[in-house]
Amino acid sequence: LEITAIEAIPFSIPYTKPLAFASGSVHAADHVLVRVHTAGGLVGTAEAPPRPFTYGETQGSIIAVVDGIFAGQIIGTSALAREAIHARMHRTVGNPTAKAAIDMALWDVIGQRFGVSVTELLGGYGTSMRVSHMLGFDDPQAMVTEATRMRETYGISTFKIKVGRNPFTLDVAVCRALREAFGDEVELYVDGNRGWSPADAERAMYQMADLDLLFAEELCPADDVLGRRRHTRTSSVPVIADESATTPGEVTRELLGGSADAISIKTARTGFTTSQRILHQCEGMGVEVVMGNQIDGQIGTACSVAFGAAHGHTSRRAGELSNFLDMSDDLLAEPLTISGGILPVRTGPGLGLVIDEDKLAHYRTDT
Ligand code: MUC
Ligand code: MG
Repeated sequence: LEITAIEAIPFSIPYTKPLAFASGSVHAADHVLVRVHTAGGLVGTAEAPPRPFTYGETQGSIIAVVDGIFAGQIIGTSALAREAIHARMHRTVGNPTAKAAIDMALWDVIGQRFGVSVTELLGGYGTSMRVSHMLGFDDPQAMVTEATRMRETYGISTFKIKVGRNPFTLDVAVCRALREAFGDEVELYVDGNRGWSPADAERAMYQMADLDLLFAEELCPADDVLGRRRHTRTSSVPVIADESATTPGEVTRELLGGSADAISIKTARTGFTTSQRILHQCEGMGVEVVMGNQIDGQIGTACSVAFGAAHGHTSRRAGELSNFLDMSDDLLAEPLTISGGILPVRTGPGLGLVIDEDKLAHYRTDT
């Protein structure tokens, strides 16, 4: 399983419905397709989504670090030597989505080599996940209309509502409108992307105390250390750490520091190898997890569901697996489909991903 080449291909696919949230907005999937080639002719596939507002990476930086640093450290090594490959990549700090995409492409190759799916390799718990849809900023009526469309078209009944605007009453009005429109037929939780001060987070949660929210995610910045601890202590619902907990060490700090009660696992930033470490860490500590969304395309979503369905602990909650529905197109020869609120894992060895080469030629931006 000797690795012979690594490709990092930039592409751009517009969104039909851009997503806006407190730390930024996304209008096009300007991602990087990562392919790991082996001597036997196998090709592992994954995608890296640049999120400068979260990790500092850009499309150009992902390509530069893969081509300029990681490829030289990895080519000639066996795809089975994941720990050695990680140790080498770890010499470079940061660059989480670039590292994660390489990791997931390695697992894809390994699954193909042994004729089993990545979900089976990881744990084989199930074959699908319940889906949670993220609703970006808009006015209350537009967000109710969008949630209605997601329910009627795809059967989705769990929604993560983007909050973190100022004044916070804009978001309180949205959450109230959604609860009033759907009653107890939907699950709702909120994600602030660090937009509020701890004091506003407390006030907003107080005003929404009757809305039966499942979770409150990353309402204020991790650097508001004491304020965040206070808001986590006083919150009536569990507080999820997302962008403050992107490594096992950060997960430990957030949990033991009392700044979070639950963790968002995103394969886009921790691949399968480190996501599994974080998952086991959380399970061992009795901490809930949610499969989060890095505003993934279909390739990233296929990776996320492959991991989430593989384990019981990640399958308890709906996974954030549907924002590719807001894209105008994608690269997979056979698109992912959500129905009855469920996304199945791809069957077939590895990740089961086949790229439509005509679409890749159309959307790639390096030729
Ligand atoms: C999320 O859960 O926060 C928006 C910013 C980011 O890093 O991920 C998305 C979704
Ligand atoms: Mg989040």
